[in-house]
Amino acid sequence: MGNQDNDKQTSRNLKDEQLNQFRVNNYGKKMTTNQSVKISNDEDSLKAGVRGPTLLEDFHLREKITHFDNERIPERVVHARGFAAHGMFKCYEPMSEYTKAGFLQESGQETPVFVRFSTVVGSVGSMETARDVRGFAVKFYTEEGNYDLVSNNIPVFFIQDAMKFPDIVHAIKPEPHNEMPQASSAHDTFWDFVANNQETAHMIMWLMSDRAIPRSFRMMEGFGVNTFRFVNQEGRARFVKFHWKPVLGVHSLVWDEAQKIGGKDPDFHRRDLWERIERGAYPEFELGVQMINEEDEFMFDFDILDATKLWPEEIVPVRKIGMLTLNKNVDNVFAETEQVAFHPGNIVPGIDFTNDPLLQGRLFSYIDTQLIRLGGPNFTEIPINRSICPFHNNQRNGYHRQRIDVGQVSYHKNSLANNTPATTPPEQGGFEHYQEKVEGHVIQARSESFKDFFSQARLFWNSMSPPEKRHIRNAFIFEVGKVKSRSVRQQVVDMFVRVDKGLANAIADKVGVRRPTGEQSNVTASSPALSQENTPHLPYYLTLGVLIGNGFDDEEVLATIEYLKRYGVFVTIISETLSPVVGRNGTKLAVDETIMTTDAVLFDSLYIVGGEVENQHDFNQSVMNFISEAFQHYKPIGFAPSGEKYFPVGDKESIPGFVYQDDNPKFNEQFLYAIAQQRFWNRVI
Ligand code: HDE
Repeated sequence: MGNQDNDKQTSRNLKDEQLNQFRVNNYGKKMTTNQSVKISNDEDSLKAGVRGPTLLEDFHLREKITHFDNERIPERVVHARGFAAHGMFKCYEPMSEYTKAGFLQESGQETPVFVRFSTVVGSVGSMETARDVRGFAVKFYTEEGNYDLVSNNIPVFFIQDAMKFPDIVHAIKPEPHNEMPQASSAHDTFWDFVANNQETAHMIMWLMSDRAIPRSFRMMEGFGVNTFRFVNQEGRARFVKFHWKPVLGVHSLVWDEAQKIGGKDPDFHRRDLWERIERGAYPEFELGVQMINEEDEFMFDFDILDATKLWPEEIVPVRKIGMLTLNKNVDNVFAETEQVAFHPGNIVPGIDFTNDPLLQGRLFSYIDTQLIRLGGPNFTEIPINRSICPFHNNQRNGYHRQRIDVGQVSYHKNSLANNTPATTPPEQGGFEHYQEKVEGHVIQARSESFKDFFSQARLFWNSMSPPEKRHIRNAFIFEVGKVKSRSVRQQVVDMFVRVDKGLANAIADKVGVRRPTGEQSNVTASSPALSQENTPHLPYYLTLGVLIGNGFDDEEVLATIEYLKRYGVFVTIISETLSPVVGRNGTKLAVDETIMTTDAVLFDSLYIVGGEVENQHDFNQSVMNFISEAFQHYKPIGFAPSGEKYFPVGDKESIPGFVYQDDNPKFNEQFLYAIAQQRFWNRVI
């Protein structure tokens, strides 16, 4: 070896190579039982006579059905509905000043990763566009062992102490007496919990915001939420918060659209991710860190160990330290996405925990839940969970043990195996816990510094643009409006007056309770980084639905489609049938979807060409429905001259986000710009 580049190449592909040993392709093979006996008949069970009783000695039938009967494992108690992909993390610059973590030491250094996105509340088959927090769990297969950054797309959490986790989850999940509602937080027990546990205030503001209905997993931020530590080679530590920043910016659905997509395509988010990766349009996220020196721990007007608080980026800047690229779909969702086991306690030298009381509880919970979900202590041997470096210790046995540990010694210390496996001193890479000095009385209580629940909830509200505020208000009116208990509705309104009086009054008026009497927080600060208005707007990999029939202007239409594709727009041709449509000059255009198989809510933008079809009336009706839906969801629409008749308006230039091709040499550029813009909130609806 010797050549450093070759070494790196090897480590980069290690996880994939490791998984390769477990990949099995059954195509073209002979069918066998699990004992490798070749099977001659896989359709008829063994019977005493063709119309006679089935015989127990049919080992193939027994094995096939027994295995099938046991195909399901318990779903995750939260984050059950998820979707994952493989990728690569590339470090931008040496971070040795701050951390000795091996995967952050060289610029250009690559580490294989596996990332699982999820909703929190819904069951494994629930719709993906529900209003909910999204999980964003990343497993780094580093050369010093696995490091899991188990994040969410919201930077704060509902509660401050792990003791309350079962309570919040019981309250937000479907109610136990009727198991309703699925995947939604719009119900009595949830809002009862909120009003009676007011540390939730900040998180609820985020949950009612557009962040809880992301456009795509590719367009969400990720946050480690808890406060961790970076520790460098000299043992110096800093508090750290982790961020993932999507290169495409943070974008969301609108609520009406999210609900409709739930019916039209409950797999909307996984399909979006899967298709982008299949087509090489790899999702990218930058890893960012906020760092606070140990001596500055008490410099802020919030407690930096409180998971209901964020560190405003304007005060503690986010430093971008690497790029995550998702570049490979899984081969098998069960084997990889379902069997992957994340744990915030999986850390490597250079990263450590803090006394954040939410984090401390998480450290216990994840292992505990894997034991029941994955059936015993050997889940680290499942291919997707194996580290890329070998492991050696004295742990033995348990369900589904894969490896065969040879030799008689399985204890430490020993002389028979020369006291091996041997421990490694910290100087040589052995993990050493950060030596924090701890003092205090054993006590069950909450720190006074954790008791301000409303300042940052107000900071978040102050930071929103007018459309974002409107969406939050409407989300409250929807969610609280679904609560049957008048008392709970009143309690919620009485709580959120502490965030904003105008907001609370608006909710009160709509949900039939009296306006609250309390006063709002006097925080006037805002944090521009929290508003999605300030996010990048790029056209790449956004979708365009082209509604088209026969007789279109070949040259003009094809030039527009080609132009948009060059900028990465994903174009779907929609017509009456799946047969190709034919232009005026005879060009044939393949059709991807019919007006029956797709819907306006599934596209970011529309290009209305129109044309002749067999059943003109129904087609025209559908095109008008598409336009009206996209119009209501603030989306850009481009009109070819032949498409204008579908939306006759007086002053056609007056609708923001409508772009017309007729006699417009700048149409392609203008339409591309509108697509990148995504929403036109100033449209009067
Ligand atoms: Fe989790 N969480 N959590 N959580 N969490 C789980 O572990 C838990 C928290 C997060 O794609 C469970 O394997 C406790 C914060 C993600 O497989 C469970 C507390 C954040 C995922 C668990 C929290 C998260 C989980 C359920 C409070 C954001 C999905 C299944 C003390 C940083 C990972 C499982 C995947 C999953 C416990 C709070 C993120 C029960 C006790 C804060 C992304 O162990």
